[in-house]
Amino acid sequence: MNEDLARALEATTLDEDLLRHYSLTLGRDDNDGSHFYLYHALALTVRDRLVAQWRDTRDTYQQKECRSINYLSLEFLMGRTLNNALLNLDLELPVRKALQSWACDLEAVEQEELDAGLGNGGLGRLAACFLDSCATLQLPVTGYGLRYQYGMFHQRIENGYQVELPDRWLRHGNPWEIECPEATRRIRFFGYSESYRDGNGDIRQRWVDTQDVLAVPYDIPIPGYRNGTVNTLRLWASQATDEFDLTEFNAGSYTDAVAAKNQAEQITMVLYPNDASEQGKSLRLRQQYFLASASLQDVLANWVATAGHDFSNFAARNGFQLNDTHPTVAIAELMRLLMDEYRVGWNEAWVITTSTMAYTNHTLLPEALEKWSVNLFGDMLPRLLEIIHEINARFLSRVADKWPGDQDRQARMSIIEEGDEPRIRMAYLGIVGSHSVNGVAALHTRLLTRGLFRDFYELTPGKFNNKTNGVTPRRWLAHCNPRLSALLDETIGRQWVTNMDQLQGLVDYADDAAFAERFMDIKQANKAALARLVETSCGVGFSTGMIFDVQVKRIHEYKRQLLNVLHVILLYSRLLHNDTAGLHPRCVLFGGKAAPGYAMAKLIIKLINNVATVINRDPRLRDWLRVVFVPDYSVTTMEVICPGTDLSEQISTAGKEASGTGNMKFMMNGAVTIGTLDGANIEIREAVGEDNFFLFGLTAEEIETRRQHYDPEGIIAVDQGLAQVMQLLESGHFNLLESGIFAPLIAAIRNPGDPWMTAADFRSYVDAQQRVDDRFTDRAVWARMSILNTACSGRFSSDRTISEYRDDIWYADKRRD
Ligand code: 26V
Repeated sequence: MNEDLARALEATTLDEDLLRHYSLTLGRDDNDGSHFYLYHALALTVRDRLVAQWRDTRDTYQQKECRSINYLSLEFLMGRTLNNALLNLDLELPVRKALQSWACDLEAVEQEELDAGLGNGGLGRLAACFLDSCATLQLPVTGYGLRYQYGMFHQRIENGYQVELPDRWLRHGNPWEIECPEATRRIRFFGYSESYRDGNGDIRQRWVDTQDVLAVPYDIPIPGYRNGTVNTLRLWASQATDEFDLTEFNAGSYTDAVAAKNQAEQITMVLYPNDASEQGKSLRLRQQYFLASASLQDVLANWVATAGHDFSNFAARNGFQLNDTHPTVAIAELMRLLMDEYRVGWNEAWVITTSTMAYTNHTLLPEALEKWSVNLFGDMLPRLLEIIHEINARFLSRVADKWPGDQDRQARMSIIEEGDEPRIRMAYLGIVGSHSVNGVAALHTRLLTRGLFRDFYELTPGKFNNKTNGVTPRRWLAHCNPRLSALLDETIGRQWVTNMDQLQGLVDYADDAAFAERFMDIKQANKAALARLVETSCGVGFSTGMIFDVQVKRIHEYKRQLLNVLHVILLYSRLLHNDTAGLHPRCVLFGGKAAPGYAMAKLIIKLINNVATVINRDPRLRDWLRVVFVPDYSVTTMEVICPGTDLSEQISTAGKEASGTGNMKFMMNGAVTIGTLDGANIEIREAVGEDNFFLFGLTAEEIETRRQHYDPEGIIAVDQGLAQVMQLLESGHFNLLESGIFAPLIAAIRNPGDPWMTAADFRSYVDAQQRVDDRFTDRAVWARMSILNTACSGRFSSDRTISEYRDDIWYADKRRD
């Protein structure tokens, strides 16, 4: 770090900078009390301190000649930046001091920042956690994404229903980004591909008569934890070229010609708010290609600037990680750029492509596996379709070599799915064009290699590997739970922030009564903070002596919020009958967004709200049961929710949740999990021990065998509790003036073809909930479980995950020739 920077980081200059930005950069009168401008000035002050380190980091990576990795993702769910920057730069205390003269506290200023909600859920938040870990581990990793004008929609609840509101998060500007117009790239669409003879007389292909759009990059600094490293998140914004359609222009339609430019600028207008299916929307394909092409052109331009057209070392110095199938068109685009723009031959281009690309799968759900219509794809990206056909032809001949005469297998493995409307299977393109394919939890990877990708696994087993997800302990413990962090610092030292295995040291304190007392006091204080959030957002009082039972995540049938509601209804019914034996009072909290077009998910939200209304307004239940649906669940609300949770609900149908990452945030903060043997739950249970995890439900294997003869009616008939719950639901008790609205949910539970098999796990779930009550009643017993959950959460740090990507897939931070 240079001396100027060291000086700049001192609190005295921080004070001056804050005033300077407030009054000169932003042109405000001193201290007119605006928290908003104060936030903005503070952000610029902090950014100043990042910029010098940013430049140093770039220089260091260049000198080291290490392998740079580019993380390509359509989503980065960053949340707020200020708090994270203050933590990682160790600026919190000086900033608090500086703010004293403004008679304003840091928390109030931080509230002014809008979340960067550029993601749907787990996949986007994982990308954000990964960036934090890469910077903390000082790895040369750049995030490449899209600068959506509208992020994830805001959710309001009206009459129990979800209402979507636009998230214009850039409305007041974004002080964290720096526009880099000099690195603008040109992206082509439509037109056609033709052969021509080049100057050497060689026949080559070119893509002509295209409609072009510009990609303008905006860079956001990603600071590591107190290590002087600042990495980059580069987000592309689409912009029209200034070229006019001359015919239209000359025909006097100047305004029409200008208006047509709108189309181009729409590419990065809005994030698609679905995390399950959005098949075939052409704007979505445009986004994917726009990201892939702009990012690859960027990396190649940087390469050519230093190495010229010699690509022999390119793969040793560059890698790409594809976050799900969304950016996998990059495989074909890299081939095109190398061959058509840089005159590399097919074979060399293919070696470069397959040795730089790596693909991560994040879901087994068939409806989320992307397939693009060959027709639509070919119209929009004609040259890329040619390349994909060629990749497929060469690949299928390898398949034929390995399994001569096995036509079925060739059809199964073809990148092109044949049929009335042939489609490109993007996951298969991802596998064929990469040297690494990974799942995100042990079970998920096993299911991929035994099921969905079995044929590919048999052909190239070495490509497949597991990388169990993780979350960053900086945001998800150090920042969001300062009370617990201070206790950890005092008990085991501060090393845990970058070495989460140290948390194991807490195991020694699990039976220490004085420690347990302090641990539980902290949980109590965090529950009080969560209760305040619930009071302001829902107008419902949560009492901190009750169990805080929480399920927050996207609303989806496979995640089975419905199963949770059925349990709530059972509790309600028992309370109406004064059957309180063995019950402990509970506050049940739900949160999460439903995709705007997903009717069943939206109906589940309505059911939760109706059930909550009936329960909360019954004074007899006041001390026993409270239920809320917290609107507009986001990264920032999770920062309040996870520290104040006792019980973490991870209740998906086994085999359906690839990993889950909320489960890890809760565990770190001392919540105990009630969960199925699904995704990373399995590894969480292994880490914490079976006594400290409430297990229930069928295994993934059992689910598949049971499916054959699944009989929910039979289950309901012999289960009095479930029969009682169904009776309440079907009597219209929760929808007195809204006759029949829950019929689709009721039908789903009773359907022998119910893919999520909710009724199958009901009894086992209820029994597990009873064990929760039993354990919670004994404060010392619960304290022990809670402490052990924090103590054993070390492996779910994204630092561990990223170290594995580095060692097994990326070979980053080492020289590699
Ligand atoms: C699919 C689509 C379809 C087109 C429209 C936009 C869109 C956006 C996302 C997706 C795929 C969602 C897959 C996903 O989010 N998987 C989650 O990934 C987490 C991180 O690995 C993991 O913890 C969750 O279990 C998994 O559901």
